[in-house]
Amino acid sequence: MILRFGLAMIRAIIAALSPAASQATSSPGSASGFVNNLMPQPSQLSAQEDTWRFAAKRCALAVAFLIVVTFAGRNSLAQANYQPSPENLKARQEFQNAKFGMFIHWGVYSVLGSGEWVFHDRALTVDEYNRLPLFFDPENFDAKTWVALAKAAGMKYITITSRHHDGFAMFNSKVSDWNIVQRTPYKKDPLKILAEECHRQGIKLFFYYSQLDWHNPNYYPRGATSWDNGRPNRGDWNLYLDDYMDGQLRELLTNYGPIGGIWFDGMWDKPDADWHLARTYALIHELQPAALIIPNHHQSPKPGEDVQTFERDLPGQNTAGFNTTSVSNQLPLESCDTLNGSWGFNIADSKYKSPAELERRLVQAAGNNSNLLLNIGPMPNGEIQPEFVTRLQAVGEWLSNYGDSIYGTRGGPIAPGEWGVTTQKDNKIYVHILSWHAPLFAIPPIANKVVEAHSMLDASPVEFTQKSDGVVLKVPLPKSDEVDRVIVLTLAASH
Ligand code: JFZ
Repeated sequence: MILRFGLAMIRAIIAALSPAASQATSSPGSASGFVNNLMPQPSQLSAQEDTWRFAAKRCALAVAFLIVVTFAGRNSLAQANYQPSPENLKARQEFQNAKFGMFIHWGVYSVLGSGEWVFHDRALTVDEYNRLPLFFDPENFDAKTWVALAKAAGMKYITITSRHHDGFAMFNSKVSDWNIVQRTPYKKDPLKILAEECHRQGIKLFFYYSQLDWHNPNYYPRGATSWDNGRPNRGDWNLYLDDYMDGQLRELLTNYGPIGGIWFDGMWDKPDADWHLARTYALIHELQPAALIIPNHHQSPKPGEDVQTFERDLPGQNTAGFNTTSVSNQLPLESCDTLNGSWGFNIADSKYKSPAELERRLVQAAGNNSNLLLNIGPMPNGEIQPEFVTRLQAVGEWLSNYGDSIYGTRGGPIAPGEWGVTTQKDNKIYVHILSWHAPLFAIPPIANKVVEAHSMLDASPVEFTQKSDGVVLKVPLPKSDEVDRVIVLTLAASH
């Protein structure tokens, strides 16, 4: 956009200065063609005007070039020199304290019960996919039930797909009619209803937003996931980013009250493209300084980003194959995963994780100083399937006993291992023993004196010895259904 603006400026200045030059540049051409047109053509110029016009042109070119270079440079550096506002820093702390969020993938793709990539996976054409919204009528959608379920699960925030890779806006967007209000029989804006309910019930709401778009022709040149779905082989990338995407983000940050932030996804489709991040990130931070930018680009954080997120992995691990192993020591961390194996509703996926497995993941995330964002894909009728509900309620029940060892904590002083992790808060260290079946358990030295130790299960005291080379705990053996033996160590205040 800025590049185009710069070029347009040169053209305007030259046009004003020289009718001959304006004629010469009138053919739609590339920047290099334009520069060639700047060369003086003696036959076209009268002797008297030549000298000052040529000097003025060179001057205009230099100014415009400077503008282009300055802004294009900023662009590629994301939001360079970004200083998070005090509200933003506070929001980061609150985000870290929250620890557990509900991820929701819900869109017109849910109708087909085959996940959110069905457009791509079945290589549908745009015309075919355009039929889907006609069947999307979530008559049983009840925001109260969704938010209440998140709360019952012990989740403190919700991140929902405002639009996925199909580009379909699940909100009332004026930027295009490819949205739920205009294209579906439902005709309402579920994000508005959800936002109001979240505010009522004290849950933060984040919007997932796919930068990748399989539907809009201006998402061009297309990226790694493209197939021939009937879009023309031309399009205006700048228009896509600056008008369409930023336009929708402006709506999301204006019409839904204070939101937690934007969870971006899809940049990995065109890793080398200029995504105009400086512009987009500045827009978000300007509209809502406390909103956190959480990009799922699988790279090290760029300036302007507020949280580093990891998909289907703990920070620093790369079992998924697409995550970075470099972990920010500045930003809050988040790890997202699915309750079964799918993000969007998948009727054939019954690989539900057990409550114990989910609790372990939450504990491991916390011990790695990270949040867990756990996904569910609601059904197209707006209901959340009972297999999800019962498991989430079980996790919530577990958290009602063990929440103190999770919420508000940070990763503890001992490196996570096969055995488990530690978390800490104030003068407490929580030793989460996930796998240890012997009666004595040794941990490395702890700086402060341990003054007391007890088991979180029943508050029974735990014997311990502390020496300069470590602490040995006499741990109770695990009960058969005990997922996490939490031993609470109370430290003496440092002097
Ligand atoms: C992305 C989405 O594609 C997916 O549908 C879901 O929303 C998830 C949370 O985020 O998942 C990805 C993104 C990139 C890769 C793999 C999965 N990748 O680069 O291999």
